[in-house]
Amino acid sequence: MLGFRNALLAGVVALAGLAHAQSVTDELSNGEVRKVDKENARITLKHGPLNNLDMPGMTMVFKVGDDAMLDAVQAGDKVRFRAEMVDGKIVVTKMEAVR
Ligand SMILES: [Cu+2]
Repeated sequence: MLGFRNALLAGVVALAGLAHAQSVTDELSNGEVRKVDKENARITLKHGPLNNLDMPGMTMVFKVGDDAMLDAVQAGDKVRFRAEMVDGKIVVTKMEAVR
């Protein structure tokens, strides 16, 4: 019985470690800017798979966490970016143009 408990505990610890590792990675995804909407602080990106959001590649509109991000890019730019779920909305929290 002790063996089973220990095995169970080891499993729980392993899972917790995995969740922690995922939350601390700051992996960037590839995207291409389709449209910049400064008035509404939104950007349309054609993006590759977003592993942290379990989302396949597609073209969609994102809110940006900081309006200043939109000054650094324009339609046609290739970008590396990070999108995260914030208060139930998907928000671009980090973005850099790839030159
Ligand atoms: Cu998407």
